[in-house]
Amino acid sequence: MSGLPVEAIESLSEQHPKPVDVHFQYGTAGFRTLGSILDSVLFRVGILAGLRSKKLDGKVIGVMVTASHNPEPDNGVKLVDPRGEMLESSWEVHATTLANAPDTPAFLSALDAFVKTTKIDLSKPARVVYARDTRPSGGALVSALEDGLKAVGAEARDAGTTTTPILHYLVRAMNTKGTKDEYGEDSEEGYMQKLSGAFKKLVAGKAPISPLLIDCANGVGALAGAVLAEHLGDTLPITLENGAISTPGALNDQCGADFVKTQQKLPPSLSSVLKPGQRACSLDGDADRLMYYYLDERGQFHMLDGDKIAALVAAFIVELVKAAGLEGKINVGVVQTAYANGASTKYLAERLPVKCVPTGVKHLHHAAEHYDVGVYFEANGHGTVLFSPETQDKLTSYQPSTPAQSTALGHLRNLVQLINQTVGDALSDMLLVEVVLAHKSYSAEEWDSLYSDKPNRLVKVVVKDRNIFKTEDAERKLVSPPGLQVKIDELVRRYDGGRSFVRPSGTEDVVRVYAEATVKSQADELAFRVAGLVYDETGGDPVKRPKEFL
Ligand code: 16G
Ligand code: MG
Repeated sequence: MSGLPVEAIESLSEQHPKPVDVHFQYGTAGFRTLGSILDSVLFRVGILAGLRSKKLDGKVIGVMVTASHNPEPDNGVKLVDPRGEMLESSWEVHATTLANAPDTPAFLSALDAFVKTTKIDLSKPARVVYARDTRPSGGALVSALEDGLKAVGAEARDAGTTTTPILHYLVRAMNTKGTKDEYGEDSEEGYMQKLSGAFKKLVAGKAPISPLLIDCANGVGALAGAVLAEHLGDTLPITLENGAISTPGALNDQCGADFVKTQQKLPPSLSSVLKPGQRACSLDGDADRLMYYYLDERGQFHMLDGDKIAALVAAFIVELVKAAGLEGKINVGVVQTAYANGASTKYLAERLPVKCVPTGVKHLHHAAEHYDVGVYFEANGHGTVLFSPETQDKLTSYQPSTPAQSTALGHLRNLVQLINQTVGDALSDMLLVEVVLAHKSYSAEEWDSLYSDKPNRLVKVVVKDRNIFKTEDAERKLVSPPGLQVKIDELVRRYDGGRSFVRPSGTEDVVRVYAEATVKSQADELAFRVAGLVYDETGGDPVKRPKEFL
């Protein structure tokens, strides 16, 4: 064999047998399924993380145990590459292969083949940092992970119970420690100091900020949120809600960013707390998604989603770049997906370049890296702003010629510190939103009025095989099943302001249909007609056909 510690792996692997008849897949968000069947996956991911580190010359690799906004019984795991970004996609396939080896001998031979074809030098060191969210299954899964790390001889650091973005931050901070690219002190405390320090500078001299309510989804954001609130003190008065991290079944239940986005309503637990006009926001179960909202004078709910955040933030950064005298020297661009509301795309495209990419953070992140400053947000609240290394150098060395330029430059420099450069962080994004609102003296209502969302509808269709659905043009066009797109196009043409697309989900066994139209009832009708087309085209049982499909 290729120098793998076969005996250690063998004996520990026997303690983490793969369940029969289960196929695991490393998808858009890593492995994700019921926590109760993930033990073998965690053990094997521990080994894989160690090997990834060896392959990258001992750089620190991150492992996050979470299932984000999913229900509490679910869990999951994903790997984080050295600069704090998502695992390189070619390794997703290796992860899937290793997770599915049926028993220990098959796992060992798959490992052996993998080490050889990937040319991993096993004599290199392995360093891994890991964390988990608040799910009850997390502790046992972390033990399985630790067995995997032990089997491969990795030097491991337990970052405890923390958010996904903090784990991403730690990975980059550990790998850049003592270099010229040092990202910050490699601790949660270091991260909070970095964010709160930048925030305080950015809002210095502005009017006092009115209290903000944060729905923590009864998840790990409640812990990080409490630490952050302490660092912020009076500069941003925060009230934390839904912090019941040890109440069974409470996680993401009737609360959190995904609840707000999909139900388009206030978490019921906030109805007696939120005052008209007050700003509130929801995090998801691992605090990497953010949704803002408010109630108007009549008590009506208004949602400010990832698209509204992108519009607010991108316009602000463009203004700062101009004010600093850097127009033409630093180009700002926006990345969205097909789910971005058409009104947001129109608003943004009138001001700066906008690119559309397939769903999933990694696609947006990579596209945003091509701009000097890349603002990316999914409508569901994932997102951040990336400043390219050249842009950061420019901001450091640039000599402003007026006091106004100097002020704007200072703000841009502080934004680089405030905004998580590794992955979107709901807490960092929240501070960013608060900075822009403070600078513009906008209330939530004024922010909301930047543009009006086009009425839209999202529908799920259960089909026999979602894998027959293939898309192109950033998921906006179906190429398979053949002929279906033509029928969709014909339908869309009949609706004023109509737009619709169909894509297979990356996380559930369903096909999703999105539709927009000028009038809400028409958006609903278009979505249900397209859903009906999808259902019939793919041989759905006429008896079980959902009655709302037209
Ligand atoms: C995952 C993705 C998210 C995407 C969602 C789409 C990450 C970290 N998460 O949650 O970005 O919006 O999947 O789900 O990439 P769907 O494919 O089921 O529609
Ligand atoms: Mg999440």
